[in-house]
Parts: sequence; C-alpha cells; structure tokens
Amino acid sequence: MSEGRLIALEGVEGAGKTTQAELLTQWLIELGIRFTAAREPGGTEVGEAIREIVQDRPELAVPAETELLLYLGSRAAFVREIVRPAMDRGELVVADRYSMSTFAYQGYGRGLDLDRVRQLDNFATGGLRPDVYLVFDLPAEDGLARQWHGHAGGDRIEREGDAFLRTVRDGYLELALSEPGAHLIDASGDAAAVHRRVREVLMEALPETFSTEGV
Ligand code: Z5A
Repeated sequence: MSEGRLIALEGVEGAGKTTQAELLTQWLIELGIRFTAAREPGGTEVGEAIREIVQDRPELAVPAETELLLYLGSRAAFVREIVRPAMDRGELVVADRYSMSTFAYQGYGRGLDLDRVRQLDNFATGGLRPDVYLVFDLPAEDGLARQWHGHAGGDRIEREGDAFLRTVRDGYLELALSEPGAHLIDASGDAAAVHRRVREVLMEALPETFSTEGV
C-alpha cells in the first residue's frame, strides 16, 4: 500500500504527461491504491485563477520574474490545499507538473538564476519534494507536433517558439540527471509503450507501493 507519496510528471509540452497521468491513475485503481491527481498550475481555486493569467492571457506583458512568482504562488496553495492533506491521509499524489517545471521553464528557459529559483520554490513548497519525478523526454518539435495535432491555439509559452522549447528540453535532460528521485523516460512510441516504461520505473523506484501484480 502507498503511504503519502508524491509522484510528479514532467517534460516539454506534448511529451504526454497528461495522457500518462491518466494511464497511471487507471493502474492505481486496478492496484487498489488510494490517490489524488491534480495539475499545475491550477488544482486549487486560486491556482486556476493564476493559470488563467499565466496561460490564457498571452496579450499581457509578464516579466520573467512575475511569471516565476505566479507559478510559485499557485504551487504554494497546491501544496497546502491538495498535496499535504492528501499525503497526510496516506494517499499517493500524482502531480501533472511540479517544481521541475519551474526549474526548466523559468530557470533554463527564461534564464533566471537557477539557485534563486530553487530558493524561492523551496519557500513555496515548504521544502516538499517529490519521491519520484517521471521526466518524459521527447524532442521539442515532436512535442509541439503532437500538441498542434491535438488542439489548435498556443499559450504564452508555446508561442515562445522552438529555440525556447529546445532550451527547456535540454534543461530537463540536465535536471533528470541531478534531481533526487528523477527518472528519464523515453516518451516516443505509442502511449501504451510509454506507460509500460512508467510501470517499470515505478516498480523499481517504489517497490513497497507497486507490487509486480497487475503488470
Ligand atoms: N509552466 C511553467 O512555465 N512553469 C511552471 O512552474 C509550471 C508550468 C508548473 C502548463 O501547461 C504550461 O505552464 C507549460 C509549462 C508552464 N507550458 N506550456 N505551454 P500544461 O502542463 O497545462 O500543458 P502542456 O504541458 O503545455 O501541455 P499538455 O497538453 O499538458 O501536454 P502533455 O500533458 O505533455 O501531453 P498530452 O496532453 O498527454 O498529449 C498531447 C497530445 O499528444 C494529445 O493530443 C495526445 O493525445 C497526444 N499524445 C499523448 N501521448 C502520445 C503518444 N505517446 N504518441 C502520440 N501522441 C500522443
């Protein structure tokens, strides 16, 4: 059984985090593991309001520092209203993005000082780190192609273009090597194949939670 674990799904847009979060939660249901699933930015009332500003208002001029603080403002509520209470209930929390997104997008992507970003993030999370980061890796162009195939449009960050997203992907590749609990997962191939990789990683990373049954 799981006891208060946090699993965060990360990667460039279109890498398939949301699809994999859904497949993961289906597996958790099969295994009888109690869980809470939520996305960032958002998940809470104030987080969804922040999401609207930061994602859906690309016409607003938002300095990188403001963008950073908005994402962290959402995270502070996310941790206190959703993640901590669920972990205290002994549930496994599946987070679609967490701190590594801020390191990759605002640190590597926007070029903000990574140490400062980490300090501020630590304040927002109260020091809560994921037990496991699943970092889905896909060339930025392939992720964008999946996105545009899936839906039209483009938020503030998608509009930054390929060079920005390549920098973010390179950031993720470095972070996957250095962040505690991080596992790089090849996100190419169909969703079922990627999910099989997720199962393998989780059974190895959290053997007390994920038995070999159900594989
Ligand atoms: N952001 C930030 O800058 N700083 C922060 O601290 C945080 C976030 C927390 C949040 O977007 C944005 O906020 C994000 C980073 C920034 N930047 N942007 N843009 P989000 O997380 O809400 O959404 P997203 O990451 O941009 O996109 P997404 O829709 O969530 O992508 P995804 O979850 O990785 O992929 P998906 O929705 O599962 O799949 C996308 C499409 O591909 C869809 O049509 C699927 O059917 C298809 N798909 C999925 N898997 C496959 C496979 N294996 N093969 C083929 N097609 C597939």
